[in-house]
Amino acid sequence: MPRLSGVTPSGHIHLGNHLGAVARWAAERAPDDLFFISDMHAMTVSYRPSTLRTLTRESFAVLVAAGIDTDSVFVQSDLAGELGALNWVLECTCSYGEAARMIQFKEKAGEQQSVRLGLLTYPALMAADILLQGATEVPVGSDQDQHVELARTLARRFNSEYGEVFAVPRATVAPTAARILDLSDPTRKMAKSAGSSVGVVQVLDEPDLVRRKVRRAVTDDLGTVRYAPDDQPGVSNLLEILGACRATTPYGLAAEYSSYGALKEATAEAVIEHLRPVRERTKELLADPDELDRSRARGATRAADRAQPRLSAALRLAGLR
Ligand code: AQP
Repeated sequence: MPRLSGVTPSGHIHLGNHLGAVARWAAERAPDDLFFISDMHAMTVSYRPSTLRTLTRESFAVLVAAGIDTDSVFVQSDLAGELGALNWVLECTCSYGEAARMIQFKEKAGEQQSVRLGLLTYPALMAADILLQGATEVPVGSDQDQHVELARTLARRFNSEYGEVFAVPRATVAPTAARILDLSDPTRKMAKSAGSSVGVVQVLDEPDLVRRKVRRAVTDDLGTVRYAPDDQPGVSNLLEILGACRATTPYGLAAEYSSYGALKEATAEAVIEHLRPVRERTKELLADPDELDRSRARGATRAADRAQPRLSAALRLAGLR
C-alpha cells in the first residue's frame, strides 16, 4: 500500500511537523512509500524565491536526517512537468464549486488582500501529487482531510468518465501528536507561518533555545498536572509532546509530575534529546551540498519513473497526445 505525504517549505520544520508527521513517516516507512517537499505549494501565498530555495533544501535535509531513505524523498518541483500536466487534467475534472468549498481556501483567502488563483486551485495540484504516484494512503493532519477527500472524488470521476487509471487514495490521521499546539498560545496549532517563533520549537533550534521556549510555555492557574485538552490546553500540550518524545501516551505521564515546573523541565529535556540526532545529521547533510544534490536527484528519478506510465495513460484516456 504505497503512502505519500509532504511538507511545504513555507518556513522551518517545527516540532509539530516532526512529531505529527516526519518522525512517524520515518518510523513506519515501507519501501514503496514516497515523501516530498512541496515547494510548489508554498507559492500560493506571497514568498521570496531565495528563501523558498533555502527552505526547500533545508526541509529535504531534515527528512533524510530523520531517517527517510534518500530515494524515498523528492522535491515536488523536480517533477514540475509531470505534475503541471496532470494538474491541468485534474483542474478540468474538478468544478469551481468544489475548489471554492475548501475550508483552508476560505480561511487563508480571508486573511489576504489579493488572493492568488493558485490558492483556489492548489487542491487539484495536491490531487495530482497523490494520484500521479498511485498512492493509496496519505498520512495527513486533520486539516488536510478535505483535500484528500477531493483527490478521492477526482480519481473516481476521472476513472468513470475516461477510464480506470488512478488508485483511489484515503487519508490517515496520526493517532497521537496530530495537532501540537503553539507553546505561547495553546488555542492555535504550532505552525511554520506563526507570526512569532516564541511558541514554535524548530527542529534545528539549539538546546538552550528549546529549553527557553518550553520553560516559557503558557499553562494555566489551576496548578494540577492533568491531561485535559479542553480545560488545560497548555499543560495537555506539554504532556502530548512529552508522550510523543517518549513513545507513550500523555494520560499516564500526568501522574508523574506534581508541578508545572517539573513537567516543563522533563519536556524540554525530552524534546532536546528527541531532536538532537536529527539536528546534528541535518547540519552534516547541509555541509555537503554535492551529496545533497545527488540524493535529491535519486529521489526525483525514482518519483518520475513511477509517475510516467500513469501520466501517459491518463493523458491518452483524456484524449490528449
Ligand atoms: N502543529 C502540528 N502538529 C502536528 N502535526 C502537524 N503538521 C503541521 N502542523 C502540525 C503536519 O505536518 C505535516 C506537514 O505540514 P505542511 O507542511 O503540509 O503544512 P501545514 O499543515 O500547513 O503546517 P504548518 O506548519 O502549519 O505550516 P503553515 O503555517 O505554512 O500552514 C502535515 O502532515 C501536517 O498535518
